[in-house]
Amino acid sequence: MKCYLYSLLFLIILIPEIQSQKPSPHGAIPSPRQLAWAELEYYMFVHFNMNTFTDMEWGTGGEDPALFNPSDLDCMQWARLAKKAGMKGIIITAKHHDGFVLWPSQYTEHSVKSSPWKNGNGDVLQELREACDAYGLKMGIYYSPWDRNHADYGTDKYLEYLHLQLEEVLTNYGEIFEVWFDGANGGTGYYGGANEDRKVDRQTYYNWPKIWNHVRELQPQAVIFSDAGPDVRWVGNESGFAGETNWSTLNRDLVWPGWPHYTELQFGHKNGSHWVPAEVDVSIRPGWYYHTYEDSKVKTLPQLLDIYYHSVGRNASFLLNIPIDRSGRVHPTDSAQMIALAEQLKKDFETNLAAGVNVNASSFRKSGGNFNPNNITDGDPETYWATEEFTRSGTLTLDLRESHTFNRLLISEYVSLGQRVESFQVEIPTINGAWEKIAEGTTIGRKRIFRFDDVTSDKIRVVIDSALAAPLISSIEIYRAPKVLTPPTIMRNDQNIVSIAAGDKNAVIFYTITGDSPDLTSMRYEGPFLLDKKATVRATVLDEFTGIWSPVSEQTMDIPPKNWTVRIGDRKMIDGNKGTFSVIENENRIEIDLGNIHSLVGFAYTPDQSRYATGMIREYSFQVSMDGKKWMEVARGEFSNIQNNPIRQEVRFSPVDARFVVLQATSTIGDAEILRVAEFDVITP
Ligand code: FUL
Repeated sequence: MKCYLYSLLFLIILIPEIQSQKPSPHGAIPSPRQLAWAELEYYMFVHFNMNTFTDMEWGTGGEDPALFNPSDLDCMQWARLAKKAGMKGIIITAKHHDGFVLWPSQYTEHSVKSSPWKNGNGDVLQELREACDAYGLKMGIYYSPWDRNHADYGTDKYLEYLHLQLEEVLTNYGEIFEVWFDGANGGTGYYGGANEDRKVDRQTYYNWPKIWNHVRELQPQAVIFSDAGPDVRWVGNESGFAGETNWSTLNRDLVWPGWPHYTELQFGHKNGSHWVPAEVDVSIRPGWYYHTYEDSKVKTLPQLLDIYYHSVGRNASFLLNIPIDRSGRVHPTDSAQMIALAEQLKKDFETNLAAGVNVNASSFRKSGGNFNPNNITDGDPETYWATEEFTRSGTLTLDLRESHTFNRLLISEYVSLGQRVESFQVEIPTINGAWEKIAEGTTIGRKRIFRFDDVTSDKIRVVIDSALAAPLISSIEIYRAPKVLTPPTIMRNDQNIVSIAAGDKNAVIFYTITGDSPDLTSMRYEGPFLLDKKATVRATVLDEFTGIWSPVSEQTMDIPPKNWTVRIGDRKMIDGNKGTFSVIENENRIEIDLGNIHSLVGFAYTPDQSRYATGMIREYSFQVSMDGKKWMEVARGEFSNIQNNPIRQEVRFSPVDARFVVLQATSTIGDAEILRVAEFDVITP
């Protein structure tokens, strides 16, 4: 009782005191360094290094430096494009897992100085620095802690090398805005000729706090990225999305680079101990490095838009990778898509229908400053609406003055004082005076953008149902974005039947099976059809009401699978549908009888595509046979980075005649004892 009285007294004295001040911060809050970084929002990743010249995703470390030789390196072109695309900086793979470095490091021979490029006098980092300066862009460094080239990897001596290299990179190239540490660590490699498997304790080996301190000393303004931050965290996938619930806070001390529970990173941790916002890193192509065979697989505008809305629109930053080709330039298809995205975003956010409109709030804070609800439509991110200190909910009603049609809503919290909202909805009035829900969400953070079907209304309201502390909202914006059509999906099943599906209503599909670009004069898709030969199908969608076309989709189908017999596994892996998979237990391979003898030049394997997939092949052996008894190995290797980026893996080899094929898993991710194969194809000349 006495205790209760004391608390009451405490509150009576304290409440007026609290109320006369600004809202107090809640939990972990961003540092000035993190706030400045968050403003960049969208920037470019460049994967360009030894792998560009070996056509690999992960080099082994044993590559000959003589292979690095861009014919026309043009960092100015990258920067010009980045600028035009609305990106604010460029992060480059200064060193990837194979250990080759893009600057003439004095601590290794495995660098540009040992390459024929510019007779060993070149320095990619210096050229990028100049290009970034010329276009007013920030420059960032990707540095792989794992080094498959270095003889000392796994020992303290290698860590000294790592520190010395960081010093070179972080002192000789001006101001660096982000230092990007990859989580992939330890495994097989060249290691100075040892060619062995080196496991390190990912949690302790590197002494991360020491590395972070070193970076801080050399570049105090730079944010440090890794699975665990300390400033910016990986989002836990490489497919281009943050969680719908996305806290910028993280229980950082639980996490380290290579943390096995990385799928949690897409959500962050509610009430987490530190401010560590998410960055969505994704490539504009399936792989991170340039491969000619991916020229037709550059992401379409609708795909890039989805990624934008699922990153920037979900309280994260967007780091879009553009692979640089062997000449040293961005491929024209990629640059066209970068610009297409920028132009579309301009249209999507052209006119803010809520600018300057009057806002009514269920309540607002009356002391300690101006927390009037009109602050959310005044265009100033530093002013915000706040409720009284102990309120955890509220309603904001925007009077749009006249009726408008719209389909986007953008809402921001004033995150300098911490992230708070955990549940809210968006509503418009109905004719009978009630309110109808058009969107609902959990977290908001720095920016949350909703996309919904067109609605027409002269009012809109946001109802905050719950928050961790008094909600602080700095802006609400409303837009009408033009329609963009999704390209159709093309699939051939194991009976050689092709079906094409459009994602939009009122859509008519046109297609060709000759590889030509489809248009109004092409075949109109009326239903599934038989295609029992090798062919490239291209298809597009026309919205008959608006006359808008979708981008073209393309699918190359090799020899048809109808007459194949799957000897180990089942037909789900040849049904053309990535959404289904064969499960193989008690065997470490799949085996197929192709029915006839074919000349083969490669194969393609697509692992299970589920979000938390298992049964992925890490290392493989591919064997062929004429009779199903005597086998010959024609390829062996690893599917690099398959766990983080589970894309279709294409392997090429010299032509060989075969009727039977085997794809054997010599090791699996996480030592899984089953295989889950979504698709398997052979490649003929
Ligand atoms: C991954 C790496 O293993 C990939 O090769 C790529 O660099 C990507 C951005 O990070 O973890």
